[in-house]
Amino acid sequence: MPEEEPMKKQTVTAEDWIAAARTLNAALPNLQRYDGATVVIKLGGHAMGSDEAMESFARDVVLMQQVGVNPVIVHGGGPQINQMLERLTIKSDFVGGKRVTDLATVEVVEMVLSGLVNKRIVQAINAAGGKGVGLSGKDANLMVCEQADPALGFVGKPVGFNPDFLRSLHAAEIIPVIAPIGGGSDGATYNVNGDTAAGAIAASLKADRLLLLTDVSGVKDNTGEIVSEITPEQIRQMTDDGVIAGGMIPKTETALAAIDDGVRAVVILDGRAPNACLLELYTEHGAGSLIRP
Ligand code: X2W
Repeated sequence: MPEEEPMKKQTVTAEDWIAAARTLNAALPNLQRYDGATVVIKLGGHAMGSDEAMESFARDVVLMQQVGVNPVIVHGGGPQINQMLERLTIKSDFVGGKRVTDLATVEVVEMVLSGLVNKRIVQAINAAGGKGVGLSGKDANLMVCEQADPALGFVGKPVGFNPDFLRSLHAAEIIPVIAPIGGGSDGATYNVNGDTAAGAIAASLKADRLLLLTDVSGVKDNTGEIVSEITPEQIRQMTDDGVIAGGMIPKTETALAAIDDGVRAVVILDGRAPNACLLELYTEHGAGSLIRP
């Protein structure tokens, strides 16, 4: 028989607990500020890491709800869709950051997003003691779509929403977890880019915050530093100057559209960083780039 491992030494000191209490105490103004706030969190497929990271994300969301925030999670799952399409030997192309989606592809997209990815998040939230309920844009007509562009096939442009249904879930202390799939009035199933879906749903709720959790730390200036606060006007300028480029453009475009449509502020932040949401909402340090007029 292997020898029993010695008991782990207790490493948490009284000073650590005092620091933890001080942190809670210092968070009071922000706890009050976000009491009753609606916060939409976009969890991108690239930001979904290990089971431990998912567990920690779920605890953050449940904690936010415990202290009075109304969270809505809208998720992506691009890498997870890619993996499944590969297993099924279905080829897939992107045009302008959107997946060209034929009938065979949209079936896989819906199965992966509404099935695998959505339920993984719901399960993590419920394991953390929350009441997570998994939905897609089809449920209760949360996100009715039209075809975005015939060249992209079943890629949807969100046109109709049901924010009252989301509010009724919040009143029942339920945390909605939404897959970016929409039904069309033509009966078709549409694949919506996760950022687009999160921005549109946040706008329908006139959310106080939209947190775009991704795999970069935020918007970088021309010296490569993360800009902690930035206006839509500055974003337009930096895009014209080519400082904002590549994969950041769909994020900043989502942010600008959401703000135009009534979201109070958008934050682009690294979802892989531990406790990113709590750091952003409840500490003066913040995280990522805050975009607001
Ligand atoms: C995306 C939906 C998933 C997504 C796709 O098929 O990959 C379109 O491109 P991330 O993880 O947020 O990138 N839809 C139309 O957006 O996932």
